[in-house]
Amino acid sequence: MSTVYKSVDGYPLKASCDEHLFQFRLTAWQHEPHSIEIMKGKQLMPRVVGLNEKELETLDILSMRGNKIMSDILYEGKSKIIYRGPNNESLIIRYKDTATAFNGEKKAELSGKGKLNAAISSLIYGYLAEHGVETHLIEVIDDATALVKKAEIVMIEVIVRNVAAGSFSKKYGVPEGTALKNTVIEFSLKSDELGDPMINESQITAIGLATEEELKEMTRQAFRINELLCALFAKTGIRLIDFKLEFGRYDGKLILCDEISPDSCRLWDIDTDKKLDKDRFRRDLGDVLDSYQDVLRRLQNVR
Ligand code: AIR
Ligand code: ASP
Repeated sequence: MSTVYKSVDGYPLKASCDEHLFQFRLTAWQHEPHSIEIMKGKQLMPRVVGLNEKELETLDILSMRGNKIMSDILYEGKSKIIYRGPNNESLIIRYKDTATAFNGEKKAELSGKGKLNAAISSLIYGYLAEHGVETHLIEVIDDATALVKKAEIVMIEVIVRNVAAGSFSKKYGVPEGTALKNTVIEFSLKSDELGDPMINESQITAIGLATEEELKEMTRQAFRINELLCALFAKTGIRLIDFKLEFGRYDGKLILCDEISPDSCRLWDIDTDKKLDKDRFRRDLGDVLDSYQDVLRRLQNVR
């Protein structure tokens, strides 16, 4: 089957679809790149097969050749690449294999990390969504790629702690592993140049990073997410020590953005205290990917 459609940029596209092979091709004429192919994106396929024109427009940008996304890179971070989405309300996120720590000073390529984090994060976001937490995730495109809502990121990291570890232990002299009498919420300014310094609520409102209402709402959601995640991880035999959240403004609301993965959480085995998170990389403990794989397997078993 072959039909002519217009791409979002107005270029004529020739589309052909083989339902049985679940392969889909769009050929753009007078347009670089000349050939855009979609071979993956199992979850997109049901929509593709209908060949609805609006959906084809979407696919123009979601198109992939092999593993390469044919869309403009809007931003490349330490562990993710953000591409222009199919419309103005969405973005494409690609998880990289790069591991960084200490504000990018320590860096390594861990082949497969991107896919593991993408899988863990989408599984957790699915669970949170089922429990009423609104997240930016729209759909998984492929193993390391997701379509997300284009939210305006609040330039604050929200840190939640159940057990003393990391910078908290260092700063306040509390041994790692000490249970905290109440859940701790901290905020940091999202700034690589400044090294993500801690920032308090009056400082946040004073420089206009967020309003008082937004801070209240992020705190409320952070507590709720903590309860849900503690329960989920407990079922897998994992203790949720601490984690980092990011929020974005979308449609007049604050929604959960970025990722929740072993890169952004501290996760310890309940019985052995074995670290199953990025501290394995930060502290050269070895077995980084095996541990991430273990987290994914455990989550899959309870989901
Ligand atoms: N975190 C903070 N900035 C980036 C990340 N990933 C996460 C850490 C840890 C928690 O926030 O992975 O789970 C607290 O980090 P720290 O270093 O302040 O103890
Ligand atoms: N500061 C973050 C961490 O250590 C990320 C990074 O440094 O690249 O987790």
